Amino acid sequence: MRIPIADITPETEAAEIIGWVHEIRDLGGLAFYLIRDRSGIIQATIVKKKATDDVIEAAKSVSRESVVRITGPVRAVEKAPGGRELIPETFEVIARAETPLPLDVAEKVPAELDTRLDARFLDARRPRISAIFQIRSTVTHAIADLLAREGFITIQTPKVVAAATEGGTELFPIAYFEKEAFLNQSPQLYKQMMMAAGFEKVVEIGPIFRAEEHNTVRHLNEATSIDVEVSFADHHDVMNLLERVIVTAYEAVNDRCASQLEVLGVAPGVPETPFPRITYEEAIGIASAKIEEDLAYGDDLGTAAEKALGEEMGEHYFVVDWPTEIKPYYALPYEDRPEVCRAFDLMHPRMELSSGAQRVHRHDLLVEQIRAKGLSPESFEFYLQPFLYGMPPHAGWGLGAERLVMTMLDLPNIREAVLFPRDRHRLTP
Ligand code: AMO
Repeated sequence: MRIPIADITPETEAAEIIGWVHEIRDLGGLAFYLIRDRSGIIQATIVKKKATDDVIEAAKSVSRESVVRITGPVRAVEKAPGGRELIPETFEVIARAETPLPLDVAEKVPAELDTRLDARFLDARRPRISAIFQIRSTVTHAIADLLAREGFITIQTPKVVAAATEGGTELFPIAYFEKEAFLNQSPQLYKQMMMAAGFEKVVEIGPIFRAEEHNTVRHLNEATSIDVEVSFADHHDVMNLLERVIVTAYEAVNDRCASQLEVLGVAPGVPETPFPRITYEEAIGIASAKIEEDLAYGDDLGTAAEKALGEEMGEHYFVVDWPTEIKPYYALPYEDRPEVCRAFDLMHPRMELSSGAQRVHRHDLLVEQIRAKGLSPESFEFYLQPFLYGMPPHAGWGLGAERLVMTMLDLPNIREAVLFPRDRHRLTP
């Protein structure tokens, strides 16, 4: 019976493995085959004087990255990876890999990101790349588990929609029979509607589509958003929840992904909570002083300002109390100072990870705010109707899964955190 390579120890007597040929070193009388599966690498050593003809023939014919099955006794060898090696008694080539390979999985020859993404299935055989996605999987499992424990209901909302969520820009139009339709930018309207449905706490982890023109290291055209919405909560309640979510993700990765972190050579630790909560006004002040540029109240925090703030803060932080004017219509203004709203962004020193807000739950105010943004309430009819029939106060946020993983693992480019990224120039594989 096949066993995972990582389960083979110097004490193991014998083993059957199935894996890919990672490297071949033929020294004449002696040949070393490094065999790799998801769990790890083992050296299979063929002493030609002692091996059977069948083993020698099969081994000689095999190319790197072919799939092989090997059985034989295990020996403790200090110099070998993991302190043990396998002596093949049988050596079967299950699937032969063509040569040359589009990509060197053993990373002797470095490859450009584009080449790697073109041959992503091979790229992902690399322990480093595989580790990123094992960690990403741990992050989503851990967050989903935490939210399930806290009583959240998982929902799936439509990705094909009739109207913009976040305003008119950044929309991908699609052909939907004889109607105009778009790929959804965010589950925003639907998660809010589920507050009217009495679900109280909902989460969706799913794709969002943004027709971002710019091709940057932190933007994707298809991203994964972890979206929550909570009834009877204000923006501070959901910021507290967001802190628990971030800490849980980091803890899970530290607890369960020690070997993957080692492969990647990173030690993310666990961020300390509570994260500082600075107001937008304070943020503008700090950034203006650092970049020696006068940011006016109402300006967006641009890339330079974010970078300056990141250097100043040095850890995760929230920017709260944004000008109503620059946040979406669904963010709730303070009653006593309507020019400021109960919206927040969660920032990592490198970039924004999440935005959220306490929402407008009054129909008349929502209509007013939609109009104030130059949008037409008629195109939001299905969204507005629930606000007429008992909408509880509620708050929520959207957290970018790729940005979370990218910042946790200090990856240089967001594409490293997506299996098959969609950007301005890439639609395959
Ligand atoms: P926002 O548009 O800020 O808010 O998106 C929330 C988070 O999603 C991630 N994200 C992206 N990641 C990569 N590439 C993109 N093009 C991209 N766009 C967004 C970011 C961002 O912080 N409806 C609100 C959320 C809410 O209020 O609940 C929204 O969509 O990490």
